[in-house]
Amino acid sequence: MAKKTNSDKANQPDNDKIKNLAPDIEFPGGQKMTTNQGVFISDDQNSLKAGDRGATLMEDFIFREKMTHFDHERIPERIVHARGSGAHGVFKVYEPMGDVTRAHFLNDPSLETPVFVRFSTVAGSRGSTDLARDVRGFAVKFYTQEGNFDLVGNNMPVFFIQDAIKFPDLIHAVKPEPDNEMPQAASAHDTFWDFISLMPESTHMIMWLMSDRAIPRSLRMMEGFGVHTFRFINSEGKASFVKFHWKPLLGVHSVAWDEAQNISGKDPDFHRRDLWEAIESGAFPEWELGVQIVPEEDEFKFDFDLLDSTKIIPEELVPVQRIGKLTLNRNPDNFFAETEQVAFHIGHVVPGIDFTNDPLLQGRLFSYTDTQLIRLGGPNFHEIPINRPVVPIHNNQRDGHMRQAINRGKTSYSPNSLGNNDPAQVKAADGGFTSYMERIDARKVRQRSASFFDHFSQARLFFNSQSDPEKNHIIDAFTFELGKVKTVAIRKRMLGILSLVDKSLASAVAYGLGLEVPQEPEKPINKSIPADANPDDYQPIHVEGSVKESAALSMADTVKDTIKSRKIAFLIADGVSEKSVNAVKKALIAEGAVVEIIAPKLGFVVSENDEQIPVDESLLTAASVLYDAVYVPGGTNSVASLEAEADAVHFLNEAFKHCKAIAADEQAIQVIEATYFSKKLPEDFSEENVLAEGIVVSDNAADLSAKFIKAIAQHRFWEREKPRKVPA
Ligand code: HDE
Repeated sequence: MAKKTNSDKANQPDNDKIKNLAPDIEFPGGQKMTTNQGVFISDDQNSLKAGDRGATLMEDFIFREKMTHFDHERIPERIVHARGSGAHGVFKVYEPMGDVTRAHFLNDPSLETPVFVRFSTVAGSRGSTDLARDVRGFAVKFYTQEGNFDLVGNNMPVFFIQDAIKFPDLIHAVKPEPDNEMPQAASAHDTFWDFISLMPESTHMIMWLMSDRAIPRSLRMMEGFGVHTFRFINSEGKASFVKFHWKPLLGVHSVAWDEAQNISGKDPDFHRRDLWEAIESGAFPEWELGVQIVPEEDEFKFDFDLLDSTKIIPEELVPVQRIGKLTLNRNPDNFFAETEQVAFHIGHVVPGIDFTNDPLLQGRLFSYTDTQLIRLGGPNFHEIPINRPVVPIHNNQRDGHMRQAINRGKTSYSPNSLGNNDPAQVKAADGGFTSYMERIDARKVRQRSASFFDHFSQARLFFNSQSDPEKNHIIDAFTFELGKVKTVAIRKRMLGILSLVDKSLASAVAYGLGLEVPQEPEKPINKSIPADANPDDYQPIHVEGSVKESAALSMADTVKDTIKSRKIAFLIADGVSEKSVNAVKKALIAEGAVVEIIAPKLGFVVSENDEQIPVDESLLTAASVLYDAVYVPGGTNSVASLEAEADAVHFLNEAFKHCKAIAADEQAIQVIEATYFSKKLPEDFSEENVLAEGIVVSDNAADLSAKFIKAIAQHRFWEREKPRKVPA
């Protein structure tokens, strides 16, 4: 029998959704070529012509079919989140959550619910770089026994705007400018900052966007957030508010901005490749699902509005309970069929999960199905294999473009007597969805609640919660982005807004822009005002938030005890000591890291004992920015070659500049001496110094490996930037 898949996924487990996809998988191995009508093709090389030098004949159905299909093989890319990477996996809850939600998949710890996850950037086109400064989408489709539940979140817990009606404006502002379609996948341009500087509600989100959260080291090392407040409903019909979090077990880590820009050139698919390779190698990415639960009666207990998506609930006020685990353990078979055609919708909920009146959430409920209609071409996109649930679908919806289901029977209406009144409705007690009966007593108005008008207290909370290096990166990011803005009035307006967040932030950015911080921000601060409204009614209010600092907001406080799946570069040349290579390699691999051998040229390196060591990358094809750390083994001839090799020295200099862990065999000290940071080496390589500075040189491989492993786990040594001499 022909193999069903096109890649060996022996180490990537099946689940109910993978089985559900199996009948649709096509694999050409051992098969004969046919037309789409199943006719064998004898010549796929030449079109049918009137004579060997004559015109192609209209009757050539084989040519026409092939060319027509090709001509139609593109669909519109997503209007936002066009650039994405997907993976299959499973979710398991730890304990039954019945006291807060009746959702079946959150109540059975023995159940593995299949999922498909798509990560994305927001602004760039489908082919844009992964390392753009941007929000990352984190969309999870749970194929539950009660139908599909989509948690369509981001890697930042807040959003730019409070009302969905402003979304087209926000996206028009951030996308490439309409006259010249520049810049691609970047917010550093006039229209974006023009809009932001007029919309103070975006200030909190802008702090996140200018932080290193916007340039993750890996999709596997970022948090996810549902952003809005949702509702959980239990089987008694009791509701609680809930915020969803994804906490990565590898910790939350980012790259440096200079590094991100370099990666964009060296490997624009960096995140996509990293996710794919981790799953192929069996290093399955994992996140814990966290929930913050607020009893319905506590709705008004906070100094912000739970319905305002520009606010977090600080973890100090409501702790995050970790309730289950997501594991991504299988790569897609086909990018288009799965990652491109997957259709998420915030309105795909199951019994036990419901919405709130967050005006951003409410608008999304319209947008997602609407966009799939144009993107996927019609109302039957739920039948596309990646989108269909693992449970059967029965209703009276019929026909439409590309309908797959063959609905049998005469009746497609309800009530009916001719078909036994089937399909039958389902009582709530038997699993039928019922909407939460929220009491509403209000006038129909186009208004924003005054409880949404504090735009700065949580922006300040975020800034105050950052470590010094993180604060510096935020200052640098604002200075970079506003520096790319050509209209000085926009820069000044933004400085006015920043001065309301933190004076030191505003003045540091102003310095870099060669401007003064305005005494008073331009009035009115909020320019997003209805025509008939009094601008005074729409101005920000100033709130002293009850939480001043929150550890969870800083990446400095993240998990730093693992080097699993970290990529370590070994720089070697002919004459290398294979002992010095192998001992450290073995120690790193034992901790789950990936080692790549980099040499002046591809092929093999011949060691000092004439052993052949295969080379993974040359100094031309590799670059320091693609690795987490670098090691230079010993071997007299090898180190002499590397010392004289400008690219090898540059590799180390760049690793230092980007604050990465660096190790060298004592014999290789001369290579380190050729770098510019040789002057900055610590006095000795005690564990304390290695953990502070991230550099270890030793003649003892075991000692070196142990310290190097601890240093890599630290991720970065941002303190190196302290005198702000290292332009990371
Ligand atoms: Fe989306 N968003 N969004 N969004 N969003 C889309 O749907 C929209 C928002 C998010 O990998 C679109 O299928 C509106 C917040 C992700 O396929 C579109 C508003 C959050 C993805 C759409 C928002 C998100 C999308 C475009 C303001 C985090 C990619 C393509 C009210 C909680 C999903 C598509 C994937 C995609 C509309 C705001 C997350 C146009 C109107 C807030 C992760 O329907």
